[in-house]
Amino acid sequence: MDLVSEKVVRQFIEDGFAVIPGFLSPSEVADLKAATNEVVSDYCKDSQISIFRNQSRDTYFAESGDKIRGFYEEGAIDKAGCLRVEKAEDGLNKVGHALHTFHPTFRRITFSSKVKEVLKRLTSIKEATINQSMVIFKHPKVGGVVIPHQDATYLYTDPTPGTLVGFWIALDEATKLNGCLHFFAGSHKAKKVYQRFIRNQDKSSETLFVHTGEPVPKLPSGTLVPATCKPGDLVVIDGLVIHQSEPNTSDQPRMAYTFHVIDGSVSYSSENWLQPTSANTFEKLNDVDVQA
Ligand SMILES: O=C(O)CCC(=O)C(=O)O
Repeated sequence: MDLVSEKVVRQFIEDGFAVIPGFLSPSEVADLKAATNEVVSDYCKDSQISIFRNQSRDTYFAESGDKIRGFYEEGAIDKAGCLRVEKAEDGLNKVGHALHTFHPTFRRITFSSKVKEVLKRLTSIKEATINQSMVIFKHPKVGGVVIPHQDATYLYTDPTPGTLVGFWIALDEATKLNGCLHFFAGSHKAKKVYQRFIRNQDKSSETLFVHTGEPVPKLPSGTLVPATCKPGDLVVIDGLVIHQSEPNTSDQPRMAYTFHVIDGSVSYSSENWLQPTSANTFEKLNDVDVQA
């Protein structure tokens, strides 16, 4: 069966995102969930309490590009810095940013032939390169908002259009109630990166990263489109499209596995927060054979 239909190709060009239903089989989804459980208990049980929001001054975040580290939701931590939730894992916002490097299951899915096929059909990327991966939890009641942003803010490439693509795979059903992704359809067509998140050149400052440029513009709410998903559905995200997600106010979980692909044949900014290291070398998709 054709994984990428003509409708998907047209939606990706027009809207800057597209949903590919049934990208992963139920057993692949189960494998990723089991891998997530392993990662959370094996790697993160002794992790420090770092809230995903305070990245600018956070060395723990800054050094997570080639590791597997956990980050907590703001709403899961009280004023004294202690967890409000009974089980630590229920307060996690995400684990990242090198799951694809260290865990065989994440590796198998990320470097799979299905990913290669999607990239071939939807993009003109010449040297597909994986630079980061995360599980985003959005737990019931504590899963917080993700404000409107472009992925190119964080992973800037030059030239930008068509050289950064996000893969976001639903591991639970994602609905309007539990915080599915929402896209400002067509916003990628401005071909503009509004804001950058870069390394602070002032090395004497405690602030490790700064924002430059302007926030993304407020766009008509009529162009905001929900990307509801069943488990295993893939949302492909153009690096320039503006997107967001609401808090999870429901009692249903909304977990997703996401990773980013850049074109290794164009310039990747040395100002980006995430840089290749000897542990996360930004491997090329075609250099890794995972038999899947
Ligand atoms: O999973 C989410 O709610 C937001 C993910 C997202 O926007 C991103 O990773 O760029």
